[in-house]
Amino acid sequence: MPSYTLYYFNGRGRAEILRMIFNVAGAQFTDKRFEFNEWDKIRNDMPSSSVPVLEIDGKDKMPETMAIARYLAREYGFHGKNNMDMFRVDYICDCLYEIMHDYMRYFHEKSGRFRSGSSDKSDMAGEMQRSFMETCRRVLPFLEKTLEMRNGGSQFFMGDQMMVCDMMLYCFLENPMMENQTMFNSYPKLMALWKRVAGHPKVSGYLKKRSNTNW
Ligand SMILES: N[C@@H](CCC(=O)N[C@@H](CS)C(=O)NCC(=O)O)C(=O)O
Repeated sequence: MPSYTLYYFNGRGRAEILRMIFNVAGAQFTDKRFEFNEWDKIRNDMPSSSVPVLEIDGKDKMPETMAIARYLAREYGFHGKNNMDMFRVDYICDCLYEIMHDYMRYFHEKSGRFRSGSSDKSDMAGEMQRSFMETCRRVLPFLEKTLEMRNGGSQFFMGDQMMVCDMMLYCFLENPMMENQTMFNSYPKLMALWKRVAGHPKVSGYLKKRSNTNW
């Protein structure tokens, strides 16, 4: 068993899906969190100058949220049984990441973090918020239909087993839903799945014990 250290800020953000996979799998990892004011010291130790990063056996530092999520999903059996299943899991995950990526860009811009300083747009955060909402309006109806394709959408995206894409739905929509629940009310099957994931015994156990942060 390799030893794992996950590097990310002290927030849920892009790393929460990775923490959730470890916890649902019952696997050990070191959850290395830092504050925004420590980032300048840490940035150069991260291979692509961004986080999350997964360090394996104290040696290899592997970047990119989705690459890490897929690696962990394959390790712990949350990625599907065959190539076709993995294809479906992957496109659902990628759709969800479009939302997450746009949301995180807007979220950091709004709080004034990681700005390049080169923008001459006075309402950059507003523009990013509009782009995030447009992505939601494009992606969510498609995911609502995708969910419905299996058992009418009454279980998980892949049927009776919770997979990485279901956990991703929970983690990636958590902050956006806290900010504006009404935007998601037109997707009743996705919202029911969100609650189903939260109520899964392994997930609810994790949600009870996890560190309480505001993002
Ligand atoms: N493509 C990367 C993007 C990661 C990313 O932008 N992470 C942000 C935190 S949510 C970051 O490290 N920002 C630091 C910076 O831009 O200096 C991924 O998907 O993991």
